Amino acid sequence: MKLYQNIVVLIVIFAFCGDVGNLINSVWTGQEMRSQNSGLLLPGAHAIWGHVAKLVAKTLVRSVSRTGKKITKNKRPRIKGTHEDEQSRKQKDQDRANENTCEPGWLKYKGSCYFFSKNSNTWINAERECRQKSSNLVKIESASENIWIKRQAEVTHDQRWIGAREVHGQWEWVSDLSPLTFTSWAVNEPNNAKENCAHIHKVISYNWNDIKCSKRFNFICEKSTVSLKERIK
Ligand SMILES: [Ca+2]
Ligand SMILES: [Ca+2]
Repeated sequence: MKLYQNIVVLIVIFAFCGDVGNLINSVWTGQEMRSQNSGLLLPGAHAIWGHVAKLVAKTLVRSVSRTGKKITKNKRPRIKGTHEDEQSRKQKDQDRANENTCEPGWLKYKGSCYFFSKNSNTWINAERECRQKSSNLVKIESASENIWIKRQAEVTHDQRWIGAREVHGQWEWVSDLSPLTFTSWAVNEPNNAKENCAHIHKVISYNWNDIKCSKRFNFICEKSTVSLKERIK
């Protein structure tokens, strides 16, 4: 039986036996009943009912007190923002896992990772080294990529191989054999049918020049970025 039903039953009992007012007062204040009133139907029985009422009053006070504690416990306010913070933290972890990254030693620019070699090699062996690193000699496809490459080259070596080569009179990128669309040849370059590989050179402001493939230069490899999740696999 629920608490309020208990209270109603007790009130009915005490209505007959008296002490309703004192019962309420006792429940409310937690003090013992002081009444000397007799019950309505059992006049003179107040001595017995007084003890019973005292006991019931104490029990009710304890019960109400416990219920109050429960309510307080259940209604404890949630710390604002905790759930949102947790969601936000999970989202950040997810974003970090999906974020495209480059391995240590590689530089990231837009969707690519670039490796600026510290050693020199012939063009074909430079490409071979790039392939060993799951990449190819750089394919420069836009003015912005070209500018970024120039800036990196300026702080390292004066000359570097890039991925363009001439095959049967046609220039192509070694990574996908596609023809050159964007170019940044230096003035009057490419100028020699016997120079079939392209490099960038400080004296021509890091623009492109065709030169013999057997020369040895440092080089630039390029590959797509991968998500951290993919790298961990
Ligand atoms: Ca590129
Ligand atoms: Ca040339």
